[in-house]
Amino acid sequence: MHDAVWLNAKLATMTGAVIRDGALATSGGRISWVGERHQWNEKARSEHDARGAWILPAFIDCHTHLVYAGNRAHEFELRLKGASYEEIAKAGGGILSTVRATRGASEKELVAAAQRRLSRWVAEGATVVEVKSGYGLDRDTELKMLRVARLLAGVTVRTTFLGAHTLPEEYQGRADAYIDFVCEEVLPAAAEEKLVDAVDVFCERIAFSRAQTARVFDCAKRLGLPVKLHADQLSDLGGAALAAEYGALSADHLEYSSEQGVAALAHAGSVAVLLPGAFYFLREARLPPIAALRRNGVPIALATDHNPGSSPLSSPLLAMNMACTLFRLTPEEALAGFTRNAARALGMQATHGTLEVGKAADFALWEIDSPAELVYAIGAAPCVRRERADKW
Ligand code: DI6
Ligand code: FE
Repeated sequence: MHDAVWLNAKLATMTGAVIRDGALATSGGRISWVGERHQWNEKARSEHDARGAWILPAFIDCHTHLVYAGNRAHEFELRLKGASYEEIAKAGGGILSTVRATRGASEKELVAAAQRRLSRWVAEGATVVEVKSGYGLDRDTELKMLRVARLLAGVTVRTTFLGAHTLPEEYQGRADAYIDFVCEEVLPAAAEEKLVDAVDVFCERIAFSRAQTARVFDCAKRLGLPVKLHADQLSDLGGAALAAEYGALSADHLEYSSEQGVAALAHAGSVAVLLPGAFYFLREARLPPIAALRRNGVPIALATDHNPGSSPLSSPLLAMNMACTLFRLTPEEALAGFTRNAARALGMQATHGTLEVGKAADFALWEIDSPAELVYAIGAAPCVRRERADKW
């Protein structure tokens, strides 16, 4: 006896199979049956008529900076007048202005703000959202951000420690001392409190070098934590190859990655996470190496990169549309980017990202004629129902 079954559904399983007249059953928070409706001859305690809706795996946003205080609308205005993102960062604005606001906010205020933002992801059928720290840059605020992320309700949260996001004011001119502090105090304390699922670094001219990144990764390794990397977003520092060297779950951004970097990712089995929201918002011109990623068979995930500075984007669906219009991904690649490959970018591929027996009962029903319509329509959000397994 299954808990529930959805009949009269079209299923895009994201394993390659599309079932036009299907049934999907769940039991104990897991998918317990998927297939053609005419082959369904089992029983379920509750029966739902999907009325011809499409069922897809719930979306997974594998790269966000969702917890922070304030916003940077003013910097947006400055950039429209000609200032660059890097100039604003060098003048003490940028990430540091969000750091000041986040340090000053209480845990309760941060939860309320992030929870309000998160309602957009829930409305668009997402059930898993990765959330990074990195607007604290001191021990207490980094831990506060991670605690806040863990308190968010309505989705499964994966927390990533990004203490090495940028250099805080009190360490100006002492980047290596800051990395010591991150490695010796902040990350171990966060790991001790079991607040960290993965460790990330912003490896960039305006942030941390390859050598500094490697030190943080060595520390993550000692603590038994997987790594990810903000790599090659604004310049080619060889971030993709470095991420691959450490067997990273993912390397993210990648606009400036070289062919060798891409080959290294393929060899390591790391996922390429593309972030079209930041590309769009910063009006970048350099496209990520899509052809090389395809040629090398690197799995491509997509994410919103939601953050107040470079990607104030709260819509997985719009991120998919942008990936197609700006990066020329196919709608199928875009959907895989927010399901199957996003799960892999978080190390959750055994339990999430496809409609398969044994995986979490995380899926969404959509009133659309074809899955491509989700990616094509802008601002439509035709989600009729979202189902989520409570505990993962
Ligand atoms: N890369 C980004 O695009 C964001 N962080 C990062 O490492 C920007 C974050 C911000 O501007 O607040
Ligand atoms: Fe980011």
